[in-house]
Amino acid sequence: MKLSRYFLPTIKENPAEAQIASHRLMLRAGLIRQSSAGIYSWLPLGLQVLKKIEQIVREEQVRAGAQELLMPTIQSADLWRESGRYDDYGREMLRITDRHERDMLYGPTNEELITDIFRSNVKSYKDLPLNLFHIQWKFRDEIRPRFGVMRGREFLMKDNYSFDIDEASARHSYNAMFIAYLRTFARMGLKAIPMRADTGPIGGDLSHEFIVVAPTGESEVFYHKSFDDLDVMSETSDVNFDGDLQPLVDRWTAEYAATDEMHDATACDVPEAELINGRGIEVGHIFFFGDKYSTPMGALVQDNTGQKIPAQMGSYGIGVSRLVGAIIEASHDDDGIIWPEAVAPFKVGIINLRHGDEGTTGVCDDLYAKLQAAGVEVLYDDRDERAGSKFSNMDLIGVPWQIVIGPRGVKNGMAELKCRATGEKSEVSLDTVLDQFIG
Ligand code: 5CA
Repeated sequence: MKLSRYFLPTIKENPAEAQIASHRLMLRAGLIRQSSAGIYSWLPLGLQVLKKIEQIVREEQVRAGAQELLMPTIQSADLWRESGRYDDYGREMLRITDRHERDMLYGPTNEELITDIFRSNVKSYKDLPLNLFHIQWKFRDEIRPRFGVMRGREFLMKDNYSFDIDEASARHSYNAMFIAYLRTFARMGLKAIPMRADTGPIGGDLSHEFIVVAPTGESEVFYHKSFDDLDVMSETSDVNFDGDLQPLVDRWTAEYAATDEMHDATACDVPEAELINGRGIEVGHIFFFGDKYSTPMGALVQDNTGQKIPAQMGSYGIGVSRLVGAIIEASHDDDGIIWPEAVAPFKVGIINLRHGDEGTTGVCDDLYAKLQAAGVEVLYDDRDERAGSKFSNMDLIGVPWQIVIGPRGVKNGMAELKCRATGEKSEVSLDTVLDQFIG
């Protein structure tokens, strides 16, 4: 993408309404634009990141055995009356009446709808276990939408729902999601800590929140310092989701970790020197709630004795749009965003220091063409702007690698390669500067 053609409305000044770094940077770097309180448009740069995150979430869901479908955003109130949640959900639910005076709602979550799909199609234990996910916009009329996409009213969630014949099998489904979640966040460069959690309006008696530690997080958290050394990817590189997952989950939940709602200072036996007290952002939440929905909604399956019993269910949510903010909270500096490579909107930025100069422009055009041909996502700053403003712009939007081309370098056959994360700069020959990007 050439920056001269790219729709990237960046802002120089800090927006007054933004209280935390991620909100400020998302507005300044042109990722989002508020349309009304807690409701945002995603501009091209923001959407590219959102799609990257979505894809990692999707891949890890599929790896753990879940199947993707897509349910609508607008749901019928009748289903929610069956579960009893139509009245319970209160004012957070956006209620709509259609032209036939039917009560509809913009879904804040999908337990009822998926249970309806399940009960009309699945009748036998032979079809279980079943785990279905979708990535869809939700609406919750939050009393205090704030911090940009962190607590929005409209937000993108990955939610899935597991159906099992008995509790042991449901526990396996829960464990698979537990591991899939830790892998998902690790792949995005995040350290997420699983914490025993309160189940709130979703219900059930087994639940974990996944918390990214950040000083601006909404919840206070307490955890054993050993969580800082958790190496999820190497421990799960050959994980078999059909095998026994309990030992791994047991190991990862052995140490103390709790949000303030669950924290009990008297029950917490971690020595003070080993207990970290910080703040965190909830990026995921998983629940096992047995027959809470399957019994009232009649989602019954025949077991191997021919008896009809309610399916054992769990539900699992990831805040996909919130993750964009969480990643920025965890990875930024005074100059701007520092994208982890896995979610970066572009991998490489090219900066032409002398617009209009035949030599630098020729070299930049050539590098750009080669990267594009190799399928490497590249943003080429070909605009007629001062060098300083090009540098600060590329730093602001957080592209992981910058190739800087100036007249002196071109004369000597050299480029400058800068790593955004470390700030390290090196002089590299023009012949080899692309080697690390083109395999
Ligand atoms: N039905 C369950 C699991 S599918 C559920 O809705 N869980 S939840 O309420 O915990 O939401 C799942 C995730 O969505 C949360 O962990 C959080 O990351 C994200 N989320 C929840 N509310 C918001 C919001 N207002 N803005 C942005 N993300 C949110």
